[in-house]
Amino acid sequence: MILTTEKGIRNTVEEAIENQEITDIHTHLFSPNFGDILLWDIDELLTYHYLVAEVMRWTDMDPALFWRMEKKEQAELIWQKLFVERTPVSEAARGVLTTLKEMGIDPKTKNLDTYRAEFAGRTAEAQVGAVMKQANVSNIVMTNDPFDEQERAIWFEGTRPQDAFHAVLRIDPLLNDFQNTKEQLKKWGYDIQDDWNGRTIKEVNRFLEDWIEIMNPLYMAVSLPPSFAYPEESDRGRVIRDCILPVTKKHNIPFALMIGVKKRVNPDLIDAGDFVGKADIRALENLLAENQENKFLVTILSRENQHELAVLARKFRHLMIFGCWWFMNNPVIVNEVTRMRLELLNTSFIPQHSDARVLEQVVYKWRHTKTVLKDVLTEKYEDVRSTGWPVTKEDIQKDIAAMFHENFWNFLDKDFRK
Ligand code: RAT
Ligand code: ZN
Repeated sequence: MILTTEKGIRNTVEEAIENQEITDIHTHLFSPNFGDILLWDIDELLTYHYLVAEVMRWTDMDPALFWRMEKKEQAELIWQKLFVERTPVSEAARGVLTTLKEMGIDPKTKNLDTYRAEFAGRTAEAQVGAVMKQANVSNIVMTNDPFDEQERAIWFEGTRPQDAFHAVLRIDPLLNDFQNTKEQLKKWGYDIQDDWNGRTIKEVNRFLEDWIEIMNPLYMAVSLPPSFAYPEESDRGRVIRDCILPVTKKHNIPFALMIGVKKRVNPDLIDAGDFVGKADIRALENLLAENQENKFLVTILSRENQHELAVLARKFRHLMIFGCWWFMNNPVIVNEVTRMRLELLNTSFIPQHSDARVLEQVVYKWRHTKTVLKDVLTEKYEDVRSTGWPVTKEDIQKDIAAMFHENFWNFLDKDFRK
């Protein structure tokens, strides 16, 4: 059906976005059968580290004292300072309100206890179903840490994710702290030697292979500092060259790089104390040029790197760029970056992921993104229509399906499910 008016374009875009199932390609959520490590409910929503960073600007409290408080008390402080004493206009604070509204909880009462009562009557399992339905998310990609004792135990017990949840092997300690990590690997029975030699390489690879076997991950992932360089004669450079690249290639899974985080510039704030730095994109250029048979999923934290990243994706089709990560996930930036990506890459990218740490965040992260994308896409299709080119409803639906769901699975060479 050819669309002949701007209004027709807008309605079609809005409807297609609402009806499109989504694969959320990077979250910190877990399949509900993994137990308590799946975070959910109002107190978890309020103590999200994005909001911890914000509350610290409105209190003189020693952060150490904040961290000693019960979660419930932390949530109350954040509620009081950011929602009662001030209007919650920031993206993370507004997100709590959007979540309440979309989950059918009236934010009007402005009373934390009434919200708590609403959540208290729910179960994790039911809440997963409600959230996925509300956001129209059909597949949730987790972040799975083989260095986390609690999570290891869950995998070793034989627990496996439910169908809608998919694993990702996250390997930050291996690349960012190899000297301590190798001691840990030795304790787990891997024969890592003091030198970087054939035996050490084999044993690091055996560790990766063991976890690929256990998790069946969709990709292998790491977050990296702005100083990331490649190639590099360093622990990180060697592990990437001799272990990550060959193993991901062998299993035909992408290596996901999340570049640009400066960890703990304010260590007192813990997770809320991370910062952003502009990266040198030549590292990625080298990786891509030298490893044409590997696949790379990449997101970058600094706004200043976004243009060169999108241009780089024009040069290398084994690079799939994804999401507006963390400090980039603000409407103003999502709007600008998505427009730029469309202008440079057509629809050959993955515009967003939720990065949800708390289950219900899926609702607001996608609602806010959908709102921005409706405007951006309406404008782009209208520009095309105004040339006289026939824009159809089917074209729009196809493009939106690609960006929200299919580009990811096609890049993986996988069917839409396991
Ligand atoms: O956005 C976040 O919650 C960050 O703390 C990180 O988890 C980041 O997304 C990451 O995956 O490292
Ligand atoms: Zn994340």
